[in-house]
Amino acid sequence: MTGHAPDPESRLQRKAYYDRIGADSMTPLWEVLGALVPHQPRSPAVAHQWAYADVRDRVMEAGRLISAAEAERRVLILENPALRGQSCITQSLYAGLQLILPGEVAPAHRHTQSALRLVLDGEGAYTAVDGERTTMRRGDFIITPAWTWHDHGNTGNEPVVWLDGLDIPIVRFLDAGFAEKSDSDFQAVARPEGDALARYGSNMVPVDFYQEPADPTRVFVYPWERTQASLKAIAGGTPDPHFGHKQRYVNPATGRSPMPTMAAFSQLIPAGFETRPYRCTDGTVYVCLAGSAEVSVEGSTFRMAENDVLVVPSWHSHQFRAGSEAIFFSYSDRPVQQALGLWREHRA
Ligand code: GTQ
Repeated sequence: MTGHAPDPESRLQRKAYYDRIGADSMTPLWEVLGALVPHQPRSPAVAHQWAYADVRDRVMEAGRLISAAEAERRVLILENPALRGQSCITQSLYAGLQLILPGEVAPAHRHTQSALRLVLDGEGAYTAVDGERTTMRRGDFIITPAWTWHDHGNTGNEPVVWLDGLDIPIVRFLDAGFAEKSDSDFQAVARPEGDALARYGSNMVPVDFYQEPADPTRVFVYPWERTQASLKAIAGGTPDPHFGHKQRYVNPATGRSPMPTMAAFSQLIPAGFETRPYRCTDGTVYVCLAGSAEVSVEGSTFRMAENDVLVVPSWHSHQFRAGSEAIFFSYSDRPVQQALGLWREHRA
């Protein structure tokens, strides 16, 4: 509310009036207008880091308390400290660390929420998406688009941990969540490993294949090997002042994000490079995949080492300073904001 403060009598009259209309489920806009229509984003989320060295033992502990089958998904949710109890890392995004032990399966199901995985630790697990398995290797970016069947398994001999990124809060906000479990724990293998990547992710698509812009990509794994090779190859050039060398993952058939609700990025910060302050309206989850870097977010500094997760809320200015060459994966709700005409960025 603007203008001068009301005198005590008006205040009492108004308060009584608010109480009366409150009984009819109404409330005055003028008391909340500033909060409803802010001059700029004022996210209730805070910047926060999860250091993998600190949380790894916690994740392994879950493996001794409950099986993957019993849990259905054995995941520790990364909750934004300012949004506890809401199962989210930003207002629109979910993040979690999923553990699968040797011999276990996380049974097949599907849901309208879209999921992405970033493999962090261990070898020997696979994810199957709509009848095709992919071996999970560290740094691989794997997607399970909305309503695709997916199950995970570990046929190796070490625990495997990956980061799950889902659009759960968006689907919850829209009350559009559906899910179902499969009759069998894992899907029958319908195609050999690598089939989708060969068909849809090799600068070609099947001759009669056309997609609607909002369709998710059939490429469901973006192998780390390829990502790293691309970044290393372009790292000889001049880095962008705000990003270093930053690429966005795309659906190669459309040039849009792999899935309609979440964008994903990979960026290389050269050794000794400092990026200029940058902010955007999409709150972003960053994961350090290689090297180390300091990230300052609105004046707080986070020292990021391999597998550490950092959340940077909407419109928070941030800057990277890499000691050694560093590679960061990140994801956000940018395609949603862009589709709605809401996305903004500011490059200082
Ligand atoms: O792997 O299907 O972290 O359904 C949360 C919900 C993972 C999954 C999560 C899920 C999954």
